[in-house]
Amino acid sequence: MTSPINDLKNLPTVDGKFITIERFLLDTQPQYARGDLTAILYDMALAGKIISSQTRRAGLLDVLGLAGKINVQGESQQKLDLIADDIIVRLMDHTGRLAAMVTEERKEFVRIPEKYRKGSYILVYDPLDGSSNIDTNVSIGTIFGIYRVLDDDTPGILEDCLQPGRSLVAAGYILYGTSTILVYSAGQGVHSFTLEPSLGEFLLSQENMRFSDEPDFYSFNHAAGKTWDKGMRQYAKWLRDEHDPRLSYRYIGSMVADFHRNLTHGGVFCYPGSPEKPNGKIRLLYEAAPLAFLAEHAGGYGSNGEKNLLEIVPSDIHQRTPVFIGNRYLVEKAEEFLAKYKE
Ligand code: P6P
Repeated sequence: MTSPINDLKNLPTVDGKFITIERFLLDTQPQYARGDLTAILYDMALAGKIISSQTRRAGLLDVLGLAGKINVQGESQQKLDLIADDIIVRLMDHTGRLAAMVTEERKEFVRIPEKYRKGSYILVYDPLDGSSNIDTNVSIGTIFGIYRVLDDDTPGILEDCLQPGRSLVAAGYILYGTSTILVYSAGQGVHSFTLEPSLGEFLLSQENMRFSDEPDFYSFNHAAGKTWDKGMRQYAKWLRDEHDPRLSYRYIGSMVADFHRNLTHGGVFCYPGSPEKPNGKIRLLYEAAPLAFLAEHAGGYGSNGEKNLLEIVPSDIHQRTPVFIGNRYLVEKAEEFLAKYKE
């Protein structure tokens, strides 16, 4: 029988202190935040706990595999995609904090039902990124971004959902891996919290995460190399043959997991466009922009290969973009190669 003290020693602490995400949010959110933003972040943490419990038991709950539906992207929807999406909508649509939501799984933006009060924030999210990996037990994740409405007199219109990443007030992800980790920023640093299942609490595990100045990894799908233009091919060659020999290649096929590893150890994740698909695969609004927001607040940078992802104003809630994200110098090198060999 281990003593409670021993168990406590195994809990994530910072300077020996156990700090729950609630405590951290209350202590660090700017006083002018009326509490709604803090509450939305807390609501996302709750969604993460629920989704985590579903993904942990996916194999047992017959929620693996395809839902037999095709999403707006023309991709097969996994049962867990739809479960995760439903969890978030049902947690969020009645709180009076949001004016609308955008989710990868629904063609139109989600309006707040008339019977509920509208709030001043917009939530954009991918409920389960990397879900094609669910049946192989690879880490997957929820990505989210939070905006304020443009005008409190007309909350929840489409224009509120088509803001550039530069206008994000907060962003984050929840990674369902060997442990469940929530990473977020509200513009004052990037912080990570680890879910302690025995307590059901997210405990602060790292404050002010920064990309290492000596990055360890580069990530892209080598098998797609035959579709790349010359600039990307030359960049890939530079990473492999000419740049720092310490750089290792890692690509999981689940962007949140690749991003988190690169944030933790330094690195760059690339999903470039190609002549056939110039905008690549990753969605701007609820995947690339939130991660670019986090990257920038961790001392890194996110680009579409030409310019900062945060400067791109979406014209469609589901539009795609090429993505180069991670250590600033590695991303800027990609921009350099793409410009040099621009066809
Ligand atoms: P590919 C998952 O479907 C996803 O959107 C990202 O999480 C991941 O990085 C990418 O697609 C993998 O795509 O074409 O390399 O299999």
